[in-house]
Amino acid sequence: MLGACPHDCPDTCSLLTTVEEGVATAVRGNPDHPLTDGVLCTKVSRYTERVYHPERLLEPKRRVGPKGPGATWQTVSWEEALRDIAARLQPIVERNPHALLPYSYAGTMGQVQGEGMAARFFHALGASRLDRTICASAGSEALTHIYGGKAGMRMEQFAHSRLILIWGSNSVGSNLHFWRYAQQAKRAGAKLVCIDPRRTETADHCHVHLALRPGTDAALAFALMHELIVHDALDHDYLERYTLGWPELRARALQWTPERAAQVCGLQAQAIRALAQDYAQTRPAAIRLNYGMQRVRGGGNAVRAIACLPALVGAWRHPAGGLLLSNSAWAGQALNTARLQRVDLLGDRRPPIVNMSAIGDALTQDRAIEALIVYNSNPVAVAPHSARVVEGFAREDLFTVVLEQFQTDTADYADYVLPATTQLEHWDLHTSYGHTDVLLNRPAIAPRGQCLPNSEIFRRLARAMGLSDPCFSEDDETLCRQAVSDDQGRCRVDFDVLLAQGFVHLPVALAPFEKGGFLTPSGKCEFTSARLAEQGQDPLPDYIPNYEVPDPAGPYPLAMISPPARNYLNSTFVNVKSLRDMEGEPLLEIHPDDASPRGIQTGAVVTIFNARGRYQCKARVSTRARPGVVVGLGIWWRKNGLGGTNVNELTHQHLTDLGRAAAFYDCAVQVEAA
Ligand SMILES: Nc1nc2c(c(=O)[nH]1)N[C@H]1C(S)=C(S)[C@@H](COP(=O)(O)OP(=O)(O)OC[C@H]3O[C@@H](n4cnc5c(=O)[nH]c(N)nc54)[C@H](O)[C@@H]3O)O[C@H]1N2
Ligand SMILES: Nc1nc2c(c(=O)[nH]1)N[C@H]1C(S)=C(S)[C@@H](COP(=O)(O)OP(=O)(O)OC[C@H]3O[C@@H](n4cnc5c(=O)[nH]c(N)nc54)[C@H](O)[C@@H]3O)O[C@H]1N2
Ligand code: SF4
Ligand SMILES: [Mo]
Repeated sequence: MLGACPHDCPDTCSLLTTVEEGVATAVRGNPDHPLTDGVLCTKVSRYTERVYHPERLLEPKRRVGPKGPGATWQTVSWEEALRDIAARLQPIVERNPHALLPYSYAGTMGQVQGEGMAARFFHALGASRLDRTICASAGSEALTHIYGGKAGMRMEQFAHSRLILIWGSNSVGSNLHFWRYAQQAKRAGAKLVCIDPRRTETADHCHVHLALRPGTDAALAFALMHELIVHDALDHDYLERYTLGWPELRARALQWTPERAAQVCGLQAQAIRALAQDYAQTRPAAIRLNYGMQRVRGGGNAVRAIACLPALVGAWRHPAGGLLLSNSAWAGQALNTARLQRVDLLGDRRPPIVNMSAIGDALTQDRAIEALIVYNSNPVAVAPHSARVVEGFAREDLFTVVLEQFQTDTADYADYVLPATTQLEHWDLHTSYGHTDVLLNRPAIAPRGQCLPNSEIFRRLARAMGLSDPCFSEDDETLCRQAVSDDQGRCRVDFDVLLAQGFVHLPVALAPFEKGGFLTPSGKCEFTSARLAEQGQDPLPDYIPNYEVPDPAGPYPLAMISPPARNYLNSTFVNVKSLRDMEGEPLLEIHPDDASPRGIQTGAVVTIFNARGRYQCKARVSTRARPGVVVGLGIWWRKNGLGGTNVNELTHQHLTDLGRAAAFYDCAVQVEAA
């Protein structure tokens, strides 16, 4: 059966599931889908282990006893669960619908099992709205200012680039199919440069690695601009025709000599000059930016600064030149989100918006939120400042329903846990933020146990809550079609082709910004943003230092970043044994220069702490970490941690400059041998 990978990964692979007598025996990459090319990452090639995992939740459960990791559970029927949940929600919603909040993210990226029926449910009730900022909104807003939307190079074009800057991305682990193109380019003679505080597996395979300090990317970008200007390596024609605000940007960039940036970034000025020279002289030159570098206070501005670079040298003139952070805007042109999510059910109600990146504060500072429905997310493990998050979820006066496949850290705090299907058991429609195809996922097997798709759970909840709009009776295949239909119901993509081959290509130009054509109001690459100026903000990008710049003489002298682990997807797969065997156990990478004065050796248990909390794990003394920066890889479940915590015990809820996002990698800590 043909399907699509549901995970929050830019590759959105096409899947082929083998089914024998109703049992899925293998999940492989579809060889006919060009971007997948028959290859899946290790995690998803083990997908059947997840589907048939002995700990899959197969029945609805009600908590008995106190909330938290020690909770005990009672199996209940769907009828009983739905009746009880509706009975608890009804009076809350009647008194004040804003007291109900959804909490969801990208456990599945599907249009239907994501914010499809769920959005309808919350819109109809007039519940508080969730600002979904935890991952990408700083970079998204930045791209919207400069390019007019999340749009960039086509992923497969990187195969033809001659210089590739892999900037804030561990592509080997998190963007495997892009990496295959980068390697193709490398074999054809391209130069690969990795810009990342950590010496990642990706850095190992690049010609150059610049290990800058976290949160200093804008300074590096400005110094590169400085060098392009002083050596007149500019495409004046491109700048004149297709950009806005060049004189202002030029003046700002001229303040950033390589020496000044080198001080800020912790790099050699010579390395910056050499990179500028390569970028000036090599055509086509491409930048693969990823979201890792925007998880700091100035993340939005950093994305804006970097996104200026291709226009300076006219890199966009070539299909294999330019930049790619996200291609969601192209898919957005095919999607009909309003119809799928039925925003109109809100009428003229405008419920308050709650930022998911500060859920700890939202649940603890006032008690306005009385009921929470969590799906496709594991906030107790992934949201910043865990102590606050746990305090909020532990509130006895908070009624919490969690739709899950497994008993996660978040499910431990639920009043009801409702068993959800996996991708092999339901319909869905997928777009991608990396490539420009649309994929259909059809169920390969029947739902396990009593599991139901999110869509069906919300359908039944709607019924139990007395919601009677006919949209709550539409089935999942109908929703898949609606996701890509116009308001008259005409499909914008060929649905028969989707049914037959699992994917369709969207018509996206090979060199989308060759002659301008940006999605901005002016149609130009807008270095200066009129919208920001109207809001009284700096219209130009700037370097904004981290909230927590470690002070070598202060109590928290080390920066900590906590990027994804290769064999997990955020906190998903942490419980799949064969993958956990590969990742081992929670670890902190620390440079020998930082380890030896602290008497820390590989394998020793260390305590990482700051004013927000303490977290214990084993140390790995390694030059993968640069001096002054420690690395806590992966989002482990708290219950896997030595002291029942994970890295987010240390992160904070301060938001990024643009997009109100979480600043996970802007974090100062101290480390000591435990
Ligand atoms: N295997 C795997 N794949 C994944 C995920 C996963 O958990 N595991 N997560 C998925 C998700 S949700 C997302 S959003 C995407 C994108 O996920 P990203 O967050 O882009 O993840 P990475 O590709 O690991 O790239 C982040 C890299 O940025 C580096 N970094 C940290 N701080 C800075 C900085 O200040 N500047 C620079 N230049 N680099 C910095 C880190 O060391 C890391 O190597 O990946 C997705 N793919
Ligand atoms: N310290 C630190 N924290 C981070 C990050 C970091 O790099 N460092 N990365 C951040 C980023 S980029 C992101 S995107 C967030 C990710 O945060 P989340 O989106 O919460 O991602 P996951 O941790 O993978 O949790 C997804 C959950 O959804 C469940 N799920 C999957 N499919 C379905 C389904 O069909 N139905 C239901 N009901 N459930 C399903 C899975 O079992 C899993 O428990 O974490 C953020 N947190
Ligand atoms: S996680 Fe990414 S690389 Fe792995 S199968 Fe899914 S889309 Fe492909
Ligand atoms: Mo993410």
